[in-house]
Amino acid sequence: ELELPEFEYLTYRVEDGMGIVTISRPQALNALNQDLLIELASVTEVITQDPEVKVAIFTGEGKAFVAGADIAQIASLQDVFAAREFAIMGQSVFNEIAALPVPSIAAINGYALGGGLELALACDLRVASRNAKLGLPEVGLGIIPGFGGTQRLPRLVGRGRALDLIFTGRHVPAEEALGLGLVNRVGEDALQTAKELAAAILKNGPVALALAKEAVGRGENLDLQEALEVEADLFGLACATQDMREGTRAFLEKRPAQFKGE
Ligand code: CO8
Repeated sequence: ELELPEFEYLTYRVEDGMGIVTISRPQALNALNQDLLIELASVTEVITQDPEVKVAIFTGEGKAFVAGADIAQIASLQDVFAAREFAIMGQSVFNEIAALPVPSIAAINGYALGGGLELALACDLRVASRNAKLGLPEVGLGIIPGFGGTQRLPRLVGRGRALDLIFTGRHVPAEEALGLGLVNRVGEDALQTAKELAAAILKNGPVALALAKEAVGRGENLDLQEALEVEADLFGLACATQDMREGTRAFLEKRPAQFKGE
């Protein structure tokens, strides 16, 4: 039984193999202050260590997913070094989220702006409610995205589309975000849509999911030939699992597979 840390700014529950994190600082539209970032790092650690959790979902309480980093905290940054440290701290938390061994989904239930969109970009998949608005409005504050946005957004949607969003700072509606490839699905209710997506993922072999995520992630930073070698290595590992035996046998026996994640 895992000991859960006390959280002030988020709630965490496990439901049907889904670890659901709800960011909850509604008086500031869930803006990320330093304490909230520390709690996100801590809950990410809890998820990583819980073998019951097969998919992680991040969402927000109220009308926002996350309306950015806390602008009052940014305004109080005294010098170049403190600002750089704050960016590095947020980046490292989001790197931990990106490195979760299980698939992760951002359920964008409203505003995902600045650091909020950057959090969503650290997840593997993004789903949005119809009324959601996504954007990187930092230049309007005289700053730039600092929690990974200038790097993860162009990798996801391409340089031209990313610079459109970064230069204008505009709020992109969910339907447009879908067309840009910025979100994977749009539904009435973001959390419900995320749970449906998670349920479709959960039918599959857990070790295969982790290896597929690892292959895509490691390949991003390599040239094609090296990346293909990574894929072949991980394919080899997948074929050494009980899940592979079960998945292929179940197909041949015309029955659903019962994966054990080993
Ligand atoms: N930080 C702090 N407080 C916030 C934030 C925020 N990002 N967003 C909203 N709030 C607060 C408001 O100040 C307001 O507080 P109060 O009730 O005490 O006045 C409360 O939340 C409700 O907000 P609004 O009254 O503004 O609600 P509206 O529905 O009128 O507007 C918006 C909603 C459009 C989302 C609006 O709140 C808004 O524009 N928010 C700011 C969005 C933004 O610019 N985000 C980017 C922030 S910068 C960033 O994320 C940089 C990340 C990288 C940092 C790198 C380290 C240096």
